[in-house]
Amino acid sequence: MDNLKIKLQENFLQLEENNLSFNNINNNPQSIKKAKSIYLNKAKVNLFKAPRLNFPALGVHKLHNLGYTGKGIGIAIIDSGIYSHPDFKDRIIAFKDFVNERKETYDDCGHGTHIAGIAAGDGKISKGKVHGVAPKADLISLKVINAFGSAELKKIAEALNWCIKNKEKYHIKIINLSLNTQSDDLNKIIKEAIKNGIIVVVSAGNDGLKKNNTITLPGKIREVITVANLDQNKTEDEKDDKINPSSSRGIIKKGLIKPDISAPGTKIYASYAPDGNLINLLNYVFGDNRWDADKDGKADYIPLSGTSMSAPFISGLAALMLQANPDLTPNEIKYILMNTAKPLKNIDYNAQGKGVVNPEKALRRAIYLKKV
Ligand SMILES: [Ca+2]
Ligand SMILES: [Ca+2]
Repeated sequence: MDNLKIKLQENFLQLEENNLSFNNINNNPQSIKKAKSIYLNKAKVNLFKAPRLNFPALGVHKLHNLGYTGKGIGIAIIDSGIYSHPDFKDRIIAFKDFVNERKETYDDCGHGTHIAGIAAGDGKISKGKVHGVAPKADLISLKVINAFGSAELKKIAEALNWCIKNKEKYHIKIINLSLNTQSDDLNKIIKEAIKNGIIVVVSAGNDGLKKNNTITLPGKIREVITVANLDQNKTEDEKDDKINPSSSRGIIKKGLIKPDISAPGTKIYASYAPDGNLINLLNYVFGDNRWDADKDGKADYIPLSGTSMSAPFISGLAALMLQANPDLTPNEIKYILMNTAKPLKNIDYNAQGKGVVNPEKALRRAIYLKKV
């Protein structure tokens, strides 16, 4: 298996003239100043002072009030690690470092901590204003992405294998993959995980810009749940909702539609990792959006955009559904999510899949299908 680089499914920088990578910028921050313009996800945007949007949206808090919190369900985050943010307390029940072989949980990139917050942060620091979809789920952190946002394919494969091997021990029911690869070498092991009863949720990719056939691997795999980036335009009103232009577009062939479903992924506040190299770099470029919710001088949350942020919404929701009905298979969960989704009007299926996830309907369907 090649040691190919992967690309994170979230804000990445592209500089007009010199097209620098994160590594280049990190080694030479001054190089940013030479660029004529800075592009985010290939679209010129201004992220300074991004407004704070309560998260999660789509009525998920109502499900928590009914007692569905993901309690007892393990969500494996195969990413850059998870910082021990107070919003996770002791719910990071396992940590395996495939990069530096450290023993204690950490995140020197910042990506994984944000993903974990969307899936399972409990909002302690923000007094519930920013919280995850499954605030009592257990987190299993598999670190494969290094401080600069890259990973080796073989490490991702090792992490997937580790999940299969340890699924009973840590009650791993869901794997979140907010990353993309250039190779289909992971297809076999991902399908193996699903055969083992583990739901695999994958980000669709950020190569959209209205171009078709831009879904990245492993999002192209039929059996995974591939998630597109819903932009709620900062309002709960669905009339102004759209698919973020950067969200990768699929193709429809032989009855296979990708992406499968859409979930909020634009300007999403979630947990911040203070040692997060890549995330701090984003702040350096786009202005400081860190939010010190408890005003103790240390930042707690940060907004990010991308299908990386959409996937963990679905991972968290799957945890709620499995808490309600543990017998559901990965395929049934996917079927329910897709068949309860609400399509956005006048938007192609290859951008939104079956539409915007409907958490309440999906959970109700999960309960309805419970065997008596
Ligand atoms: Ca809206
Ligand atoms: Ca703070």
